[in-house]
Amino acid sequence: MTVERTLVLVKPDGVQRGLVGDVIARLERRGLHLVGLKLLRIDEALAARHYAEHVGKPFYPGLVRFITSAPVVAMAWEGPGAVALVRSTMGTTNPATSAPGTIRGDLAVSIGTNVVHGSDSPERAAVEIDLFFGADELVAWESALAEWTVGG
Ligand code: D4T
Repeated sequence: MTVERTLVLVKPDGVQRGLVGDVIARLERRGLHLVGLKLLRIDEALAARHYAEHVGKPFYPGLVRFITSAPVVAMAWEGPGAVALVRSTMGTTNPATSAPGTIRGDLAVSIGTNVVHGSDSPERAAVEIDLFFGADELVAWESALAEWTVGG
């Protein structure tokens, strides 16, 4: 399995509800390792770049209002197949149909406040990590647990 990096956001609802630690713990326990982490307030320009594919959709104005309404925690996570692994740990976009045991299935009820974001492809992950992190803010390191998580 190819080692990938992916962008995860704990959205404003997750930060306001004190769920940052829970999200990080779930991804750490899954076996991914953290290579970038910051707290920031997304402004309208960054929201427009991050959600470019949704510009013009009916839910877009509310989405921008929401994502700019409080700080987010942005993270870059690394591991074999990290993009799909994070998506499966998050659960489906609409928490109403997210499986129990996933982040959204356990912690969210509404699509407009679904706690987390994760990149949906390796290509998007590269673009999104670039949006949120400078190269000097990403730290490559070897996990001492790799032998026991990814198999060495
Ligand atoms: P993000 O990008 O937040 O990880 O969500 P997903 O990748 O799982 O889903 P998405 O891009 O389709 O949606 C982005 C964001 O918009 C909100 N949304 C979405 C909404 O409020 N109403 C809607 O009808 C849809 C489709 C939720 C996530």
